[in-house]
Amino acid sequence: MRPTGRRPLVMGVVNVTPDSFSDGGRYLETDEAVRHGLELLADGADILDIGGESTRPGATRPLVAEELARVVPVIERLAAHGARISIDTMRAEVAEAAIAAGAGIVNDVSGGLADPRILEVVADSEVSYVAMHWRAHSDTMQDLAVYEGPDGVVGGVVAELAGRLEAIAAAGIPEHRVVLDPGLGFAKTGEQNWHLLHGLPRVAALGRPLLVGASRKSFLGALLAGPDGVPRPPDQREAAHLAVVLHLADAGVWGVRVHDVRATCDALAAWTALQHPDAGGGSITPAPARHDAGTPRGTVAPREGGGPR
Ligand code: PMM
Repeated sequence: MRPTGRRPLVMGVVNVTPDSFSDGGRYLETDEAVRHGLELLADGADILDIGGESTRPGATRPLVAEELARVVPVIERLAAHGARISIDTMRAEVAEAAIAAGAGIVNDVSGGLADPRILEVVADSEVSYVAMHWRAHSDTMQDLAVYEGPDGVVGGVVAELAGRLEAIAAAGIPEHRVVLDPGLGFAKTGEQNWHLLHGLPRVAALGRPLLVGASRKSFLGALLAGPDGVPRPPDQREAAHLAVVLHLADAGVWGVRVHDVRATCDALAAWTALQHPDAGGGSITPAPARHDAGTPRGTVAPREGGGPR
């Protein structure tokens, strides 16, 4: 990894899943997700990551038609506002519809393993592709948090992501459109997540920019558990999460996937001011020029061989 002193892009999470809404009803659900997305943009998000399938441990998968009905109208409306959109899906059909609706990034938590046709869809488009480290769907993934060898989880994740890079290249997706993600919490124990965060330079040595999602994850809840062992609830993990974000910024990652966009941007503003003290702190808020204006629909394809921008 070549830390550049540039701050990571902030990807704000817009989950369009029933457990995110108190009331059912498609119209309300769409409206509420759009409102939330606009709020994240106002808070400083560079990218909105829209997902219609919960990947929490034990979650059941929605039907394809259901996933499409959740995400497509939200993407259309947020894209109409000029937002840079990422679709969080493992399904080729959903990726295809999302691209048509205005998504510029396909964020596939399975790295092409759940539905290999997704790689063809991305290859046939001009969008960027996030390939996350993944072993199985949410119902069984935690049984697979076993990594052999002296390298443990870091070596296992690096080897398996290298395999995904081969499949991605074989499908015809140019390297410069690919971002990797170590997949914190997906077939990993809490301790393994910390090892991965520590070993991030080895993941970066695969030569692609990195996206990392630590926000509200259970390894932070376990870290902050009280004397009774009860994990800290998700909405009270933000301070620990920000410490991780600053570690990721130091490591030179391309992007961070977060729920609390405003707090993340605040922490990264202070981090950026520390990189360039001569620039006078607040006056050096990163400019939108960090996006690759040359790519269609505001995709954020990193430069050839490049790091975060
Ligand atoms: N984590 C979740 C969902 N999508 N995508 C990427 N690229 N990386 C992640 O770590 C990731 C993801 C699960 O988190 P949530 O349930 O809080 O959205």
